Amino acid sequence: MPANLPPQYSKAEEEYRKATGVSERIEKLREMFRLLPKHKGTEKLQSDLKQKISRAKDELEGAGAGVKKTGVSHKVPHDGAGQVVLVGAPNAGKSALLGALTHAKPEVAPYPFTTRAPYPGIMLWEDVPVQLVDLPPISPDFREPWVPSLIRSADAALLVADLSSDDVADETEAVLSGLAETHTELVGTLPFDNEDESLRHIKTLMVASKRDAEGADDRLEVIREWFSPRFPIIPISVELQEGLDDLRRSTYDLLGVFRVYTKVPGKPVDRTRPFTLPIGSTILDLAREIHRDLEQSLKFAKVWGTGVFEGQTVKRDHELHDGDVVELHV
Ligand SMILES: Nc1nc2c(ncn2[C@@H]2O[C@H](COP(=O)(O)OP(=O)(O)OP(=O)(O)O)[C@@H](O)[C@H]2O)c(=O)[nH]1
Ligand SMILES: [Mg+2]
Repeated sequence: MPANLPPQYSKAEEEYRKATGVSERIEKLREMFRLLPKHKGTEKLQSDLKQKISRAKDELEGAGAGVKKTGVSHKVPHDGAGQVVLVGAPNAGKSALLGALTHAKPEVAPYPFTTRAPYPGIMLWEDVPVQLVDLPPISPDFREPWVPSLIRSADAALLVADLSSDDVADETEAVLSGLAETHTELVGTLPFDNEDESLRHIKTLMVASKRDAEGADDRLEVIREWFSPRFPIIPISVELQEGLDDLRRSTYDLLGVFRVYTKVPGKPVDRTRPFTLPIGSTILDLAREIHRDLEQSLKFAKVWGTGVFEGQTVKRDHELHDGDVVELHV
């Protein structure tokens, strides 16, 4: 976070953290955005704030969205280090992919529109759990009305493109344009400036599925020509179990987080489960993640890891790195 933010900004941020209602949070986020000096050094923060405003607005407007008349909610509570949705045309291989990367057992069938409801599963990348959510397909003729809002509330997306289909490029482009109609844009790289608050960008990786299919190599070339460098593309085959390790790693990377382990003074490191934080996070961010009250009571921390000597005492604004071990002192 840039150090030279005006004190009014910090005050607004403090109020934002204490805000209890969504409207109040939106108001404070807008105030923070207004107070933020607009230059290259704050571009990331500007973009983060806009995303937060957009999310909060969705929350406000969509309090009842995703709930069908029958009262069934399609919302999937976030779990693990992040929620990644599986998006694609009918029959693209989304459910088969969920089955290959997690212990979930969704229905897989050789005809379109098999999946009718969201289906979550937990994928492990090393010691980090990442939540994947399989979704019904999107086609020019039909999409479940609640699907875009579920995509908008995810942290990232895997766009599955079917290498066994001659029309793979058109079908995949139709998924993108269908979502664009709902102000939901799947992008390989998040833009720095987004003037339109209602437009949501979701960081996306393209998965070229069924690489084992006849003619798949030629279609992969077509896909690369069409969608690269717009999206990173990872070819896989669930049938042959190919490309899946690469995909696990890239899916984790898509979340833009890193791992930190904590320890209690005088005790060994807790390696059972890391905390995951957005890249660029500090000691203070970790403290907040562990417990709200820690933010106030934290005095200093000791860190073992990158850019420090073993057990170095650091301040609250010290930036953490993947694999760091942190001992918080209150
Ligand atoms: N050859 C081959 N076939 C696959 C592979 N992955 C999935 N399939 C087949 O593709 C068909 C569709 O798979 P699903 O996973 O049900 O596709 P989906 O995208 O979930 O389909 P909808 O739920 O209708 O959107 C099934 O017959 C799968 O067996 C693969 O890696 N190779
Ligand atoms: Mg399916």
